[in-house]
Amino acid sequence: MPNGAELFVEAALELGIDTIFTLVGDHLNEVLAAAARRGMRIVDMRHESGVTHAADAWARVHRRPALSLVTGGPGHTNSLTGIATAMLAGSPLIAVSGSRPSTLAGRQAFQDIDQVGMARPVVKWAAEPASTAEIPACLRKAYEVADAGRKGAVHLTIPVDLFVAQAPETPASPAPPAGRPAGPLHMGAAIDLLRSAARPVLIAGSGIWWSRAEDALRRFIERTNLPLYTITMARGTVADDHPLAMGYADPALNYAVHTVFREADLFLVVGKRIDYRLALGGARLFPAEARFIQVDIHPPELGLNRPLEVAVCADARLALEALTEAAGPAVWPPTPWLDRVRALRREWEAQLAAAADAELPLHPAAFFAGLKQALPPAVLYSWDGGDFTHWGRAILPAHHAGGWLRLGPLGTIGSALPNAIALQLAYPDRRVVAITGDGALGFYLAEMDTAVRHRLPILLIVGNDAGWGLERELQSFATSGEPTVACELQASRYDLVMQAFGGRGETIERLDQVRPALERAFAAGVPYCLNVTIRGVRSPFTDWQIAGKVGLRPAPNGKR
Ligand SMILES: Cc1ncc(C[n+]2csc(CCOP(=O)(O)OP(=O)(O)O)c2C)c(N)n1
Ligand SMILES: [Mg+2]
Repeated sequence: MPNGAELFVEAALELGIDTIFTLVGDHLNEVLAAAARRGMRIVDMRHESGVTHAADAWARVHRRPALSLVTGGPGHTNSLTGIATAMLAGSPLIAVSGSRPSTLAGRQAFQDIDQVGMARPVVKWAAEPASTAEIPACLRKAYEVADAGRKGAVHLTIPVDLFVAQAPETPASPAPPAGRPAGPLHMGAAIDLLRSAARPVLIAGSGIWWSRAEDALRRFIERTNLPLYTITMARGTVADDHPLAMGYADPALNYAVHTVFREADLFLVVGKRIDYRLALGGARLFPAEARFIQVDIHPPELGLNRPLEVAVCADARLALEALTEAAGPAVWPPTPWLDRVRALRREWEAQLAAAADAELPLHPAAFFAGLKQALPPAVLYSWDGGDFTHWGRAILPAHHAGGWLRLGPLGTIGSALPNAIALQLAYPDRRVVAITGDGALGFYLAEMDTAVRHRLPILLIVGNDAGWGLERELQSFATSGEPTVACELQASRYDLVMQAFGGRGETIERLDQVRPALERAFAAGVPYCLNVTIRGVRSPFTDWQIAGKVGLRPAPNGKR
């Protein structure tokens, strides 16, 4: 008879899961051994939120549920940030934690804490199987819930005695039907609105990626000649150099949209929540009279922050295919509006270029302009947060579907390195570049070791301004220029840290060093840390955040 660990591993393999992200602990020894015996890939990491971030990224990259496995107690508590990050990003993470034996529950056993209760607020579903025999069904249910509708994280706590005990193999229950059969989608009203609009705009979000709608999206815009803005996992689904792609939909990174959105008369929003990123659909970004059509798979999103003219609850790909069909066979003629949108895009790009100066330490805009010229176009990006990173996101184009990983709405800085580990594992033959700040890098610094041990030749670019730059800017604003508190760091040599772990790296300070450094990095064949000495400069992102706060705080003299 198989033990619970073997049942768990067989159930995972039946679900198509062949990779486990983990950090070892006493509760996991049987299940890790069983996984290794069955040839599963084990990615052993250095911090449990590194583990859950990487598994989240693996799920995003593959568009299917992925598995993290951590030990109970502190392994579980450490993993929660990554779980919450996945949940808010709509990523189907199956986060499994071991725990003390079930027989010791509630008796002051070592590392005993309410794991399921702790996870419940940040997952779609959390449970603890009551017996070894229940393990396979529990894992199957976890997979289904994570993957259904708008995807998200789920949690299982599995006590170690359940992994150890034996139980008869239970046959897999028949697979549930693959989604609801889609009824015909009626798009006549949406198409009538789009046809009659003078200044329509299409905003596409992660739903495009999850529903495999990249081709459907391209065909739809090529039929209708609508200008397209992308955000989150939709970045790169239609490459930024496509004539109808206008770049980021994020007003904090693409100031062209400030004018475009205020002038537009109709918005088609597909697979994107009208959330904080889009000013909650409010007057800061959208005119009151503009009309909205929204397509989302998750019913509560529809009309949440903005009244809709047409609401479509559907998978993004099916909706875009139906829209293309309803648009008729003839290509819609290009409009003067399209020329205006393109001109505004060029203006914004010129503004970004003009921000760069030739002083030292390097201005982040100058560095990214140099990087843009020196990087091969086929690179895949894992982005962190912070001002340095935001300059990069504004300046570098997205070229590859699934090749633009971000933090998600939880804004968990530091996750770029664990995310890059998953990205490079998924694409061993592609260049993966992680872009981070010196502050953010510190959270999961030891994952450099994970990258070295797993032979992942990630290029890790750290913008080193010796501080928590973005927060320095926000704090300075909040206190009207008082000396900042808790914002300074040392100008540490992160390239030497990478070398200590067995990778390579160098520090650069000037623009003429960028290209030769990249050549050395890409020839190295090991993880490479490019520690770039930069000036902390407030990014357009932070300017936009600050502009949104003006009027919220009293001025120091009591005036508003
Ligand atoms: C886990 C976490 N802790 C704190 C923050 C708040 N935060 C946002 S940006 C930032 C500063 C980032 O500094 P750094 O990585 O050095 O980037 P820089 O802005 O200096 O370029 C901080 C602390 C956060 N978003 N996530
Ligand atoms: Mg910094």
